[in-house]
Amino acid sequence: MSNPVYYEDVSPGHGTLPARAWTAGSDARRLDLSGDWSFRLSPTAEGGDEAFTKDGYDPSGAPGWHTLTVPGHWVLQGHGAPAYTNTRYPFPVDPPRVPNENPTGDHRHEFDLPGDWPEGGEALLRFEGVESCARVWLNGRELGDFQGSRLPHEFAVGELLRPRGNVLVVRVHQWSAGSYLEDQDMWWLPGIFREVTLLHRPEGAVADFWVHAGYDHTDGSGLLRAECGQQARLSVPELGVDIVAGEEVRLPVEPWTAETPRLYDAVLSTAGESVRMRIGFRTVVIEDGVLKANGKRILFRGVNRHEFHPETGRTVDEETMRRDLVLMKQHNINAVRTSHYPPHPAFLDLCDELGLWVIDECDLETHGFTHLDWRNNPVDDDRWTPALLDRARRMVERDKNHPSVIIWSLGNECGSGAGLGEMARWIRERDPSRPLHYENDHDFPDSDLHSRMYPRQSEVEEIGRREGAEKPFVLCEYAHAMGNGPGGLSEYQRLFEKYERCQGGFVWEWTDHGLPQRTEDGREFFAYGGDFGEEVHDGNFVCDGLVFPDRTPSPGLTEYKKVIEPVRITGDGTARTLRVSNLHDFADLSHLALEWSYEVEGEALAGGRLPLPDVPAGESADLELPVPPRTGQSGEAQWTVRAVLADDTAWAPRGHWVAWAQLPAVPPAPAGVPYAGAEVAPRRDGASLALGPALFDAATGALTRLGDVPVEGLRLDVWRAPTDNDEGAPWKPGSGPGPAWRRLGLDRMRHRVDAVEPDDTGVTVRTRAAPAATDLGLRVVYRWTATAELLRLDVSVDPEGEWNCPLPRLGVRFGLPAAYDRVRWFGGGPGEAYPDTRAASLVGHWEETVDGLQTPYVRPQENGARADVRWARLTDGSGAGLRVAAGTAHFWLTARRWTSEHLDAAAHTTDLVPDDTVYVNLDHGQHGIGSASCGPGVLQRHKLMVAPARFGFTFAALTGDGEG
Ligand code: IPT
Repeated sequence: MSNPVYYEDVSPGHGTLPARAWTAGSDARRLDLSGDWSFRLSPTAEGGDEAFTKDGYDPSGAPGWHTLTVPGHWVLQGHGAPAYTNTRYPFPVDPPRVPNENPTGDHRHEFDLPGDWPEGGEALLRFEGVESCARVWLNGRELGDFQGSRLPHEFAVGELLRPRGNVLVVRVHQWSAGSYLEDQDMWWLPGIFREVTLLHRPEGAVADFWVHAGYDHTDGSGLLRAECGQQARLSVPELGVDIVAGEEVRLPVEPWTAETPRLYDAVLSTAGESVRMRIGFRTVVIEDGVLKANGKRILFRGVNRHEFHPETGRTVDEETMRRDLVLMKQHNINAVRTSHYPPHPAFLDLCDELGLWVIDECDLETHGFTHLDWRNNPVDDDRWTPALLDRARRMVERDKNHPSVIIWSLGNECGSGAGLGEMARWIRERDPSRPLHYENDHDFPDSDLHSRMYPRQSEVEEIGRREGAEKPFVLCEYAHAMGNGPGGLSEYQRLFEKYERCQGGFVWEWTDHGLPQRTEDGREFFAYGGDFGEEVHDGNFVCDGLVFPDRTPSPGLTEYKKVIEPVRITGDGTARTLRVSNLHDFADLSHLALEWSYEVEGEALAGGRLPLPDVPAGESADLELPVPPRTGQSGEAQWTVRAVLADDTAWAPRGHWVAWAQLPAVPPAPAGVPYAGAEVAPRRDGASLALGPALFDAATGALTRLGDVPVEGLRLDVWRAPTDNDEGAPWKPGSGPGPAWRRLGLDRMRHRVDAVEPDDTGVTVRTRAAPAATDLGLRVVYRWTATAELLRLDVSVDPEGEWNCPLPRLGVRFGLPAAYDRVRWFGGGPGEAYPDTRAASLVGHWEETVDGLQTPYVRPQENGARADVRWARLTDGSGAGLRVAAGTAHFWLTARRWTSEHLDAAAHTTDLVPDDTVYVNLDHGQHGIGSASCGPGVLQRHKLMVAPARFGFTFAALTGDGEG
């Protein structure tokens, strides 16, 4: 193409300066240009006239101009709308051309130099991030243009500056050639979304620098050298180091690791500038197929992190970044992949400080070409190679001084192509000290890691078992945290711990990208793809994080924390033995204290501390539990042992739970009929049958009342509102069971009553439950017995026909009046759990309102089950209500103010409107959760296969004695 217009030019841009290290700690003067800017939106790239670029232009009062906060995305400030696609380009694919409809934001900002702005020297105008293409003018003079949205770009502007009334004009196009390289699975959010700063560059300022700080684990020494390309000194006062650039010193240091993020304050000075920084000594190598830091194999307990804030999109303030990292640390997460672009540079400072391993990923993804069989993929077309190299350079040069950054990643989902090889070659040559990562080309010789996304557990095992020379294996993405889930985390973790080569992974992903919107009547919900009128979109696939958009941890995060705990506590509660295994890679356990409590029937009767011996990383200690107190109380007993922080840290206060275990001491009493032989006989009472405390409809056999509590519609229930993981991935039909469940009609089961048979000791109700249009069915027999006080239900289920899919759930459901909305239970809690997401479920006494039991997944779906329930009470404010206890086996408890059918029909949380009933599910079985919304489904052992089943419950009415 001859003379392409700049925004359709595959070249990286014009007029910008070479990439260099980030220098936040510089003592040179800088001016942050954040704030209110003038803004005008045009529907096309040439829309608005260009008079506004002129020096004397006055936008005040000119039509179309508004005030916009910079940094920020205009689509989140009332101009245009955000749009979400996963892989598809939201415009015709004709690289590098873009549509005429190319929303273009003209930004204009006037500024004065501060009174103390130094005379002389140079000045740079620096953009930390602009999506997707910018053309820049200062004081009427064009500076150039650039692409590469999440990368810094600088212009030299010294000559153009004047003390007052500088006019900076930036024209930003939503679409450019660069958009073809930026097809990450996220909202399309144009704008100047990171800071714009003016940097003074004194005579003799630091042009660029690289502080190499290695660690030699064989003798505990640090190797320090500054590379600066000019005369410079590096001083590290704490180490007594003061060296010139180019000189290398070796001296004893404490190393930096993600577990022990030891940093040393340092200053690099040239004639004109001093840059404060923090140095961490560490060396990363691949040795014998194992990735090692400071001589030791490391294990990633990672997450993929997009930049996202519900109000401001990819403009993320430092407080939010810190809060995210603190939350990660609190949840035992030790690694971040910056999916799929370099983050705001301040984020990496925080990773250095708090301690996280980082895979820094380049701003590159061409995923949409997969729909064209990868025809014209830019990474396989040399015209684009300069742009790819430019992106690699801008990342590496900016971030090279961070100890936390241990791996460079070329990008995400680009298929394969020579351009990737070029990037790899350049990076390798520039920085031989860090391994390289690229996943999407499984034959790619240039990746130092064998990386996969969403493999099954069995595949991980197979790779772990392989003999011979192999690369270290990481899962750059696994465990898709969309909606309820992910399931199956424990099984992955066991493999990572078993096979040295399997070095962990990065859950997809950290946060849901829901955008707050309001219903017409003013109720807030989180919106997702399609809620902004997009023609092409991918719905709620953008909400697949371990935290909700507002950073409330989802049950998936609690589960992940437990599964990846860096200390494993095991033992035999009866024999009072305890083993504490230190699964850290570096840290000993001196930062932890060990606490125990002894609980009978869920109530802690004694507790204390156990001395924790010094356990080096990778080793274990055997301890003895104390003699249990003589409580005189009988019943199920257990130990809860927890490793907690001994002192405050930068990310959690002392006492914070890091790891825990529960060890049974006295098993639960064998379940059985507590009143065998004492059964009462049913009595006919008009249209009702009375049995102990209960009343039944004599014709249908339906339970209608227990004591004073009206009960509605108790019967077998197999339906749950399919989770995202039940629904499966749209591009992998059959990956989740949800569609098959719907086809079969499990959401519309019909119940036929065949017989209601009172006898001397109870009532038997024989039924058949089945969906329309099939001969598959479930024979269900409800056997009711009672004493004067207690009502017992025994259910037997016998399948008929050839079932070829698992059931969503198996249990009974009934309704109670809405007032019975307080729940106490003895069982797993405090949060929800499912068969393959139950590691974090802690057995104890818990209390919640029905509302509080709900997990508000951005797209409503099955949620809120509590596992291993021994008994539960549902009461009103006075304590009146009912108590239900497990019959033969512990049960799953769910209670909500709407039915599963309503939950299933809802698209947003505000679609869920309580009615006058509390719906209670007591489940004998639940199907697992898995990760099929993008990855593998439920493991066989967590499937709820259709098979004959027997289960039961004992009910009692509670009168309002205040105990509720
Ligand atoms: C994988 C992508 O790398 C990631 O960006 C995200 O889209 C994730 O899936 C799903 O949420 S690609 C997928 C097709 C395996």
